[in-house]
Amino acid sequence: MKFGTKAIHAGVEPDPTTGAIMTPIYQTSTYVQESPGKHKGYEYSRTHNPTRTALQNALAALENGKHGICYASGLAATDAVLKLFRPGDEIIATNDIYGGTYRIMKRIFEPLGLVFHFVDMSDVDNIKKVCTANTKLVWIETPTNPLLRIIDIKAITDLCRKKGIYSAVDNTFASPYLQNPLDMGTDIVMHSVTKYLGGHSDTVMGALIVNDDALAKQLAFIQNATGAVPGPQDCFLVLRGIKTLHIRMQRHCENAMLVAQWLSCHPKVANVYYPGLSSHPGHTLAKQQMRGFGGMLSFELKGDIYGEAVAVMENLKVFSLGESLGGVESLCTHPASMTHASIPKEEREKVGLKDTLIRLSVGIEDVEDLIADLAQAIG
Ligand code: P1T
Repeated sequence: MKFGTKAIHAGVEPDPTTGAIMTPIYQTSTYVQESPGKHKGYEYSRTHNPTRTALQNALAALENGKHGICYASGLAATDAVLKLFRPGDEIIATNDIYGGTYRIMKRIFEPLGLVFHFVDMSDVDNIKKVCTANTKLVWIETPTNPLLRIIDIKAITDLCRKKGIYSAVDNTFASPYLQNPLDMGTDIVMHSVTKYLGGHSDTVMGALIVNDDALAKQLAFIQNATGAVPGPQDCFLVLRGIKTLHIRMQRHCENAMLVAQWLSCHPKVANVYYPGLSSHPGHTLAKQQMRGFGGMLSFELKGDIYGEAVAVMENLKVFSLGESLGGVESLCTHPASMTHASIPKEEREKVGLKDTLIRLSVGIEDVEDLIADLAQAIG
């Protein structure tokens, strides 16, 4: 089955009692049992809920995986992965990474005894250099947030397989429409479902998709035992959102490419970070491992003057200033004060994230209006 057909049909069966084509919102905490232990597969909604089951199956299908496990947020999904490990275990993570992912690693799991190494993964040798006998996981984010670097999933996954280390890919920026890490041998795919999968800026949710049965069992155990589950109404909204994922992503990609090209020709713009531009250092790799370049881009103005960057963000009218991404509407974010504020300034600057960086989540409006908005804001 091709992607668009899967996005509309996968995981969703007509409701067994009424034939309703849309999976109902099973707004229930518990399920009546005939006799102790004799039930229809559902006992308590932290453990299983039919709306969540439909969504988990749909997400697994979109990532060409066997098992989907949903959590209350993207970070709750990351938390579940990190709970697989024990004090002394070492994890290598991408250095240009969502601020909240850095924070959960450094501020929650490092004090509990996990050891983290943040490295520039554009060179696979940097991973080899910090690998020890205790390394248990390589955590890849690609394209990276917010600098849109591209990391070679296949090369790193192959290295992990050889060394018996788990690999995980945060696939939030690409969405399953553009990139399927499990097909490249990755063990765990993570999504902030909040973003492109939900697609309408109305839900916070996370998901993990895996092929390995034993790993899925462990992650479902953590889901139930620690309880960070999404509610059925949110699952319904995401089931609805993913039915248009392919159409939305096509438009996000087209619009972002045109915005990136326009920005890169603007006399006041210094750098545009978008993997679709042939000048982007990860362009060739992006063409190999992705089916399009996505809707995210970042840029800096010439002169790197903080006040000028702030003025652009204040002047935008069609782009709304705020955190998050991947919704139908265009958003503008200031990573240094918003999404990446939890990373110390020295660390941000080491990876090239300047206080003057402006990040855009290019929505699916008419691109002429988006470009006109940027034109008036940049001046
Ligand atoms: O917000 P939450 O659903 O918990 O997902 C966290 C997360 C994980 N991974 C990536 C790549 C992300 O971008 C995010 C959330 N990011 C934003 C809110 C943002 O504006 O970048």
